Amino acid sequence: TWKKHIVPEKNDPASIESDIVHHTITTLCRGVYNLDKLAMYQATAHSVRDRLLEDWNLTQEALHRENPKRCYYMSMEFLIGRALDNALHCLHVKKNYNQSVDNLGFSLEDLLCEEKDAALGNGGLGRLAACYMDSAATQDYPTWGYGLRYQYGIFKQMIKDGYQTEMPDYWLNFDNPWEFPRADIRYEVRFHGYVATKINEKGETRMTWEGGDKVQAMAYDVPIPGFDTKGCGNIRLWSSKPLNTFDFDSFNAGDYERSVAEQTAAQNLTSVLYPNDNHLVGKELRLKQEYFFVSASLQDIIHRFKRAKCPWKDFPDKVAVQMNDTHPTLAVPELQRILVDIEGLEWDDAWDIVTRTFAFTNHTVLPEALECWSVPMMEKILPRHMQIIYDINLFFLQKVEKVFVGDRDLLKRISIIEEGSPQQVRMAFLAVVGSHTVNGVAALHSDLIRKHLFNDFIKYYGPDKFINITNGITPRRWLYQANPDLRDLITTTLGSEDWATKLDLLKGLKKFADDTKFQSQWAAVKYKNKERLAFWIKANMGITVNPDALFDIQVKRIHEYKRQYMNILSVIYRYQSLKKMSAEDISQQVPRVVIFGGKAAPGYYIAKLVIKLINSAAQVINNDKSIQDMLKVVFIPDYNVSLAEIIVPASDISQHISTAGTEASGTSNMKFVLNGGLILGTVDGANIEIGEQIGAENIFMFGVLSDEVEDIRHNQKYHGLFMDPSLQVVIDSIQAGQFGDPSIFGPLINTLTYGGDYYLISVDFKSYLQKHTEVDETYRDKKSWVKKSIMCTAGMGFFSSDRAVCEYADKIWKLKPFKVEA
Ligand code: 26M
Repeated sequence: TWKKHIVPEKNDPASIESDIVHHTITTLCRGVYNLDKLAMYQATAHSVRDRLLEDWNLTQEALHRENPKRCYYMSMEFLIGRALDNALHCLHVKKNYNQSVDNLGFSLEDLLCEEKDAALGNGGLGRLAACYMDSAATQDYPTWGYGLRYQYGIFKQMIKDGYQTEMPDYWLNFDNPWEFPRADIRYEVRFHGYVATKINEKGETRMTWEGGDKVQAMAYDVPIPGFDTKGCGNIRLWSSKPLNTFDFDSFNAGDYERSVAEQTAAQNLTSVLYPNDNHLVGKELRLKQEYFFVSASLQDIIHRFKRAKCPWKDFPDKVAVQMNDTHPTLAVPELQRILVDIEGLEWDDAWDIVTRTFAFTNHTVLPEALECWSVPMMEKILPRHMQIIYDINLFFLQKVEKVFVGDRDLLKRISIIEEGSPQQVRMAFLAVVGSHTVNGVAALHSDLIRKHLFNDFIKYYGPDKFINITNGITPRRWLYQANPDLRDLITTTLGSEDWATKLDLLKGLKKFADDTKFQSQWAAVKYKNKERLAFWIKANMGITVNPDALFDIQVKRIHEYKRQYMNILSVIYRYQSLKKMSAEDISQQVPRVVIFGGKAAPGYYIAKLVIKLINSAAQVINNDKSIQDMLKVVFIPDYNVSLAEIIVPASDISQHISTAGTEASGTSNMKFVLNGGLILGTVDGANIEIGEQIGAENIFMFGVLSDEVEDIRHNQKYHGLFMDPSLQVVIDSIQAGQFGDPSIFGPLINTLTYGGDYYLISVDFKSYLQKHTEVDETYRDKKSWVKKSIMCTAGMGFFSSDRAVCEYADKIWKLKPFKVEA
């Protein structure tokens, strides 16, 4: 009842207005005379946050009281984006806020843009974690996220002279209303040191990890509002702080500066997100981040578990931990260490608890992305964990050897330790051995990891341990919030907003797919969204694009396997075709705007050259009057979550064209189709299941199949490369200098020739060009195109992250919703 005094209860515009003014005066200590947009955003955000707090507290108190089983989603990345708009929708107060902010002389939509993205992730994996937190909160699952509070998120991309340059993303520059520092929740984390033996209270000999350096982890809580529920979720992020102790030895020795420097180093542990997507860099600081994250999270989980005074054997009935890829895998040896060394359990009892607690999601098959850590580095930083990993491996191999007597090749292949100099710890194998369930993220991907990466493990464990849970996306952010006009049209047509939490209801749109009036409403919404994007491009880049043109979009991290290179090569081919036509013929073409966006890892030389080639081609093509604006190329700088919210609703076609078998799932494919965009894609990842759900006639698919790739690569290696003649012409034109100094692009062109064309651009090029022609022809028939667009949205129910999270809860976490009553 005491909360009644502080929690705003009224959501009418006048009350909201006075709450905002109240925060302006108290929280910000500012008067109306110097209120700028940023300050107004902050005051507004604080007033919205007040309205979330009650739900957050109610939820956490109820969880504390009833103590149901909980799930912890451990992820090194949460790519959340902005919070204000999302919170307004979840609380159903956006309309009134619009009015209040208007009354105060500002525009709410303007204020929303003042917020910096929380960009604590690279791409698909981090954004997936954010979608899953949204769905868990919305469906009242008692699920918490654990992650790191990086001071610098993914870098800001700027394009200079066509090249990517990077700038630090210091997103915490101003106060962040969406986090709560928990100064009272701190744990110590150790690095280095040595292993000793001790005798415990029961008189048993145990190992203990001593000495070394300690840093402190402090908690920051980020509330995750659920849509249409009192429940409110949480992501707990750890920030490293220096331990508040002083190294008097150094001080006395007159080494005060070194002592301070060490404290600074401790703080820097969580400074920066590693900007590599699908690529491992074996840096010591990254390994330290991973352990820091795991250690703090497990201490927190165990602290909470102990409050209920349950016996240890019940731990897996109270706690499920999902590891988002291998990045948190050190949690496996860490929990084993805590149980055996500190809590005094027997090895086997501890191991049983560990393996009933953890589950692991694999997100990639790319060999260069599989985490391996050198044994010497691990021994230095985590000496006790290295011993435990050796023991885990030993006991595991002993069991395998009992079943497959004398199969030394198998033992070598399946070992957690890879031989070589230095030896390496295969984190994916450690994660498999330490988990009860392993899942892939789309049907094809799960098949592939069963067939290849984890095939030996299936021989030993049997097939049931390895399951598929196809990814999903939250329809709240990716349709309800990002596409208000489509949201309103769908709601009016279906008669309620229920689809936002029961996405299968979208299938109700199918019966309107042939309705002429509905079709024209649908087309008008798409047109408006294209205008919105065209406006953004004009305002921010000075390029004019025509919303009547076909908008063809590829936005995602720049990576060779995603083949943005193939896309720009086909754009150059189209340009050359136009150049060969008469003016009359040109005027008959379907106009196209080809839009690219995405960041390359700062050290990824070839990916950065692809960006340069796109911009060089854009320069030439956009300034060539002779093609009558039939082709425009745009590289949108600094692609991020909030830009995606503008870009995604505006596509006619989006491209998802990875070499078959390389893109585990893809999730932006789902976002585009949900918003009525058609896909041009390969038979890869979730594209396949999207095609199954929406119907083969509504998706443009091309290219070789994943089970052909290996043979083709083998053939090319031994019988010479295949070079598609159309592709050759394109390459020739680049080499002839049509797009600037050709020497720049030498290394890029080499990947197709001497480099062996590993991603099969040449092999797929012909069928890719053919599909482009089919896209053009289909687009000419506006009516049939709109129908396809409607059928796309209508068929996307399956790809809601609500469905995906339910599958995790049922099949892996054994978790039930925990409803908080108002
Ligand atoms: C690892 C070690 C050191 C530094 C960085 C990493 C690392 C970071 C991110 C490795 C991989 C990372 O992300 C992989 C990823 O994003 N995978 C994508 O996951 C999506 C969600 O399941 C899928 O849809 C995509 O297909 C898949 O590429």
